[in-house]
Amino acid sequence: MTGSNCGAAEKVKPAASPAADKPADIAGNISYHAQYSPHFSPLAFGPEEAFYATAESVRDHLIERWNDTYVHFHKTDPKQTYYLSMEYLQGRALTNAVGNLGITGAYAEAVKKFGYELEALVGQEKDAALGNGGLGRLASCFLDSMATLNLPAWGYGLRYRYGLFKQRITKEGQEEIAEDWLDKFSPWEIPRHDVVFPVRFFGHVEILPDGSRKWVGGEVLKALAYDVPIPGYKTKNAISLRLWEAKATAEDFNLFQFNDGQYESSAQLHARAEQICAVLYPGDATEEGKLLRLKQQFFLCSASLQDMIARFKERKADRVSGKWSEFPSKVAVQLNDTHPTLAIPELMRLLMDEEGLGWDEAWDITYRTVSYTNHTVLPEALEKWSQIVMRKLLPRHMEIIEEIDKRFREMVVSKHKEMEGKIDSMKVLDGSNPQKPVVCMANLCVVSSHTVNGVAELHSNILKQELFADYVSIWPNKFQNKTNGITPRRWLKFCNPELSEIITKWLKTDQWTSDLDLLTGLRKFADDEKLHAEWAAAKLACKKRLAKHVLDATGVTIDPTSLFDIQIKRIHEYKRQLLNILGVVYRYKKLKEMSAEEKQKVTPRTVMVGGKAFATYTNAKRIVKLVNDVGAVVNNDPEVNKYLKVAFIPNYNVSVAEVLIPGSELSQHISTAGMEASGTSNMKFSLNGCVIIGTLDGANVEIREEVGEDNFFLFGAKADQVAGLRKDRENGLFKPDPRFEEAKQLIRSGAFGSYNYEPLLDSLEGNSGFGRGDYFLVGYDFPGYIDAQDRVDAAYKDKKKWIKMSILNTAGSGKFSSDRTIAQYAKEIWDIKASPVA
Ligand code: B1H
Repeated sequence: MTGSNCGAAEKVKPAASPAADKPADIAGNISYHAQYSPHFSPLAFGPEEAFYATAESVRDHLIERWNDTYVHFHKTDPKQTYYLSMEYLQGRALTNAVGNLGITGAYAEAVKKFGYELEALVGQEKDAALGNGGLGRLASCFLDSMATLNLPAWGYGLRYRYGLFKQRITKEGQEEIAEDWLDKFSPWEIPRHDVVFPVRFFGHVEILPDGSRKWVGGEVLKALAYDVPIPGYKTKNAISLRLWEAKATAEDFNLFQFNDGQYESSAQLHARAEQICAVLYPGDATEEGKLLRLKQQFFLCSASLQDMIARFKERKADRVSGKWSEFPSKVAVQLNDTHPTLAIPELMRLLMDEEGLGWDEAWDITYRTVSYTNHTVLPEALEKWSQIVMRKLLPRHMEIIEEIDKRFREMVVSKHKEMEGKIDSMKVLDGSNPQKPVVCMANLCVVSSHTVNGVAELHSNILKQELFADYVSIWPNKFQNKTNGITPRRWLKFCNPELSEIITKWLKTDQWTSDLDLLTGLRKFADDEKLHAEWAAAKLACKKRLAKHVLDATGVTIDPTSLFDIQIKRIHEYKRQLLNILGVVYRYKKLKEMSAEEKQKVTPRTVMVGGKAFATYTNAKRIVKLVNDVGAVVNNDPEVNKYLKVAFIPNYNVSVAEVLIPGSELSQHISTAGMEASGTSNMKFSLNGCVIIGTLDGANVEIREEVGEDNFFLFGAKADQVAGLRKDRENGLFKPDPRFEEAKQLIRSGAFGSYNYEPLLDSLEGNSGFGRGDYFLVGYDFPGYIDAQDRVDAAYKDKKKWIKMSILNTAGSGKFSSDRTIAQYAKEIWDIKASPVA
């Protein structure tokens, strides 16, 4: 019964019993929310209304815990970490919330009283996609672990009106549509009308009679806080993801102009405020776009720091008048990449201009408070902001950055004379192009942070040996590694209940959900036939669920007994989806050449690719189109479609990942070595018993170490060979494998339609439009990749061997829990301790 016209009140008597844990009381509370949280008419109680009422009822639990945790931290005044990130990819919250709170069963029973299955209501929720990809999802996993480990820690971000765009696939390829995640409302956010801070833009710097400086004028917007409570797993603690929204005030509304019919000019500042939180990463090809991104970054930093300082003062009365030296022992600020770098000059400004501290004291506090995580070495992703734009938008901050740069240079000259010749690679301000002087944000972060970390061992070594090598001689102890991790709750327990139950049964405990190293206990059963049978059955169930998703989303029918091979991630040339699809094209060609008899021996395979391309990234969009075009031909070719299917999974996001990953058997992490800082989906796949085909890049290196090299299909150039191989190409020393030529030729022949793939294929050859022929070494790695795929096919034929590999992948995934990562950050960077609510 879905009862879309069924009044909730007629079913269950409403009862305001927040945070109830018995199904009958919960049902009463759901009914209460249906009727007294007036979002819908009392007549409607379809699945959507039921979802909202249920979520609001769950939220009561969260608010209770959030309040208790807030009061507890207020009283005990521990050192607290603040994670600053422009991105959070939270996904859906309902399953996670009831799961972490341990009330899934009670809620499932309660919603049955209204005729619903909890799983059906879960599907009503829109993903909160306030992020792009790995960096944002990492931030969300970290919040889950911070709460679970009872750490005093909060996240700060922006409340984007539209999340990451929705991807639609048309004949033309990818189309982007605004994702209206707040279409109705989000039941998980709590507006804090009492938490409001002013944020200024533009204006000028005034020198006061005492010589101090003050930033005045310009335009001032308000930052309004929305809290998203984050429950820990099996703990009473709940922390906050505090998201800022930009607002203009009534004073900024020109009533006179409005009454005069000048509607647009009467509310100009209101419109500008709306732009700030309209979308994540607005296009930055134009000057306006660049300015808007800088505004977003500053808005996050300024509001968050004012809030931290207010809380620092709130927790002890005597801090109102000083005690600033205590600040770094009470506050840690983690910069999630360079996007929130402006927190550095903003903290300096607040301490000096608002609180009256001198430079030295403010610098000492800032330096001891801030730490920075680098997530990429790709030159195009290393932010450089125009000094001209920065001076216009943030004149006081530009002064402070100039002073930081000057003092850094002076320090090098006076204390590290030997490094003077290297200053160009380290300086904060780069004026080498006088027309376009820039601020190097990563350098500003390194110079101003007490600790800098990379996100996997290989990446952290590259930082120390290449990108930040010169700094290492100045600050040998500043650089650390913190290998990324993922939360085992969302990424195994909740998304793969079938496998979770088996693991709990065989380990005789469910403690692995918060102590993931316990998974090594599965190793001793890796050859057990009973476990094999259960493991295979669980995988098949997940594959069937996945096949249904593929059918619903694409219309393509796939065979759950074929090998499920998945590559899901942002579409980027360095991630080499093109290598994957060229491999598919080659496979298709070979299938076409085979006799019926030969085909009998083939391992049937379903290749799935999913991911979004940045709207202005032309080659990435061509790759999306190519995967779709190849799929259309292969899937409709009766000679091969029993042995090969290709599906492009549209609109890849967190909740799609939760269906795809459990059903995967092989997943591709095939970036050019040295270019993927870590990767985190590789960890999710491996945890779910999926075998990886991959290069020695990012966290793949550590995954292979943990799961064992026999349980990982390795191929490709090593990171330290890449520069030499590129040089070889430039010198005409590269000889392409004939199989690579065959694959490209088949695309060129028009076998997959008449779209002009020439520019894409050109990028793989010496005559690339960018003048960097096959920069990502697809051609070099192609033969090794095809050979590795042959080994996959052979291994999959041996069912026993494959299941053992699958078990050993799960068993070796303990290291990749974000609980481990966050515990290391807490101890080795933040110096914070667990503070559980009694
Ligand atoms: C990662 C980004 C990123 N690194 C710029 N850098 C962006 C850079 O739109 N922008 O301006 C957006 C995102 N994202 C990823 O971080 C790495 O590529 C992954 O390898 C890594 O796993 C992830 C988390 O550390």
